[in-house]
Amino acid sequence: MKEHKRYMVTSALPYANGPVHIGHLAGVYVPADIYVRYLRLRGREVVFVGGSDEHGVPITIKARNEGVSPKEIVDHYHSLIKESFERFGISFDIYSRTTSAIHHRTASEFFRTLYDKGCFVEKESDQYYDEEARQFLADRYIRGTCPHCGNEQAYGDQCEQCGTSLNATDLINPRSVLSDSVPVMRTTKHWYLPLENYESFLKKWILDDHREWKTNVYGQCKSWLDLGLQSRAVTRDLDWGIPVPVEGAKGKVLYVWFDAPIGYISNTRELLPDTWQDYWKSDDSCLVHFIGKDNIVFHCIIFPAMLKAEGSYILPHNVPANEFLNLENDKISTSNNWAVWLHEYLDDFPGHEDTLRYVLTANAPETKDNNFTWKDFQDRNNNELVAIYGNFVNRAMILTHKYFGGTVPEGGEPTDLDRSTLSEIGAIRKKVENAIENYRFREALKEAMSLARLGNKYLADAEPWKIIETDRDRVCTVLNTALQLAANMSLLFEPFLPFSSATLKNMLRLPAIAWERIGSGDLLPAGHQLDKATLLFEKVDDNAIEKQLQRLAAAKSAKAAQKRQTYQAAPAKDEVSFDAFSAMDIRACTILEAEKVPKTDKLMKLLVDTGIDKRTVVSGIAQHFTPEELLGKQVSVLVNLAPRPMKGIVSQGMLLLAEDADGKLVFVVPEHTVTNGATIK
Ligand code: B3M
Ligand code: ZN
Repeated sequence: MKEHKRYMVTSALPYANGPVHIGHLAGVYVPADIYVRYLRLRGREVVFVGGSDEHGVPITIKARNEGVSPKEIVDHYHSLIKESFERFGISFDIYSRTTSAIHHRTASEFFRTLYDKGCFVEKESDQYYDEEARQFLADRYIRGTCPHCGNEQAYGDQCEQCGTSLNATDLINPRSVLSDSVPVMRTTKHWYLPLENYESFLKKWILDDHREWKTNVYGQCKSWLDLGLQSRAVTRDLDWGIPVPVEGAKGKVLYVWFDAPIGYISNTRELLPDTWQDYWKSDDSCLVHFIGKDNIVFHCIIFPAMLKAEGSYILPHNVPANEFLNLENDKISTSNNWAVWLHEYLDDFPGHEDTLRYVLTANAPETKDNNFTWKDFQDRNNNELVAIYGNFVNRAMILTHKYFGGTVPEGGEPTDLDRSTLSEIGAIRKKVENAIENYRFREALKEAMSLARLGNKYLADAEPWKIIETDRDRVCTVLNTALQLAANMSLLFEPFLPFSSATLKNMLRLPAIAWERIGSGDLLPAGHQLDKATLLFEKVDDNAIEKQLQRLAAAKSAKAAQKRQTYQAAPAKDEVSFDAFSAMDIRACTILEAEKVPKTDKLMKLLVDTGIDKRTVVSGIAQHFTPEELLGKQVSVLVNLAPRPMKGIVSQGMLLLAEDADGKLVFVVPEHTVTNGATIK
């Protein structure tokens, strides 16, 4: 790693309109925290900045729905989020907010600088306006009928029933959410950042000079750049945000994505009023943004273009964005309450902060989306943290107390086992360093964990409890070595598991020791008195897991019930003749074989017995059923559908299914099993 004089590490500013969940922690905050804790341990100068993103339309909508002011919303969630991060040991140097006075000033000045330099283009466009409420309407403030599925409650930016993203002008019968009146078109003026002017600079800077960026990040940037960039409006007609600091811009604010990244700068400025520029404007500083994949374009393309336009700032050195974390195989969703909320976890699992940090790092969605399950959480806690790391430390402590009254025994002549065990520590440290410096935190944790495995194996091989009566000198050496291993672990695990590291250090009464000494076999002097043994990790029992699974099941059924209530049947289709209907040959068939089509999410390849023949049918049901669930099942198949190639496989027929209000697919089957080939008419 090229050494930089100082590090400016940022983590995405979560919107203050809801609590944070495990997806946030896994994708952004835990990796960022591991990275900065590591840098600090290496003695680097580092500032770690976080904060709440408190502007934007969704916050105003939430406030309206709850009958409170946007300020009340952001005050509430800002404190909740800040506290959750603190309780998880996310070691921000500052966690501030974009409603702060200093941020308003910083963002405003930033805009004004670009404005004065002539970086913006002013453009007029037509937008929906509510004449009763006397304001322009953001897309989310308009509802109407979806042109695709007929849902009458579609939003101006998206239909939640069919998932299509929309423009407000696509809606049939648009109405204002504010007054329910019919909005009219009005001309409005906005300032645009002409990103196309930065395209060649961005292409060189990212595609040529930053080939080392993670492939998911580099790839996304490349697709954006290949498509060609367009100008983007950086102002909005809205009454919540930072006023546009220009004459004649009344009722307009900075677009939330313009001001939010500047929040990193404002928060550094708030923390270091005199020296913040060293971090942001000096070439020997290293700027790293930790974000989730949905924020890549803003951090790799738009914000750098803004910084470049301003001219006095450095650009990010790296943007190690993560993919998404799923929960029990489903997308985490705030509106479906399909999430593990951090504040609830902290209350349900007191003292288990490190367990979640551990599981989320071990399963981090670093290169692809990943999945969190409660079962895996329990297994990793009980079988890895408790059974390996915790167990090793506990045995070393207990035996030392039992045989030597809790003082570190003097080591004698080391054997090959002792020597080779101790010599591994330094090698492991190097691997951990290399992985962290390359933003591979899963791998780093795995390496750290190999030290705990090594310790466990060492005790199992040396078996001091068997020789205490016959060879006390040997036991002295073994326990000395084991305690040195434990001391090394307390340092090596600190970036990942700060709580248990602190507990372990206290148990060992270990003074502050430099990271670079990891690998030494003399961190604890002979005769040093240890504190009493306590458990580093506690088991998680089945009840606790069952409770979490029940909560998720309840969220799922609540959502399904809500969907059923608001379900709107699809509009009726055109009438067909009896002949047209009877031309369809539908048969009862049995599924003989089923396998997922490789490299697709949805497709399942089936072999069905139609009574006429055995044939292949490809069906888009792979996200709903496992192959095992399908085997031997009787289903209805349209057998005279013209064969269609799908992903290189010819599908000869179509399975009949009903789609429930919540999107769940259900087979249409004869009430009792019938002979294969029986016609359905
Ligand atoms: N608040 C979006 C998000 O939470 C946004 C990040 C801002 S980072 C400057 O996904
Ligand atoms: Zn729709």
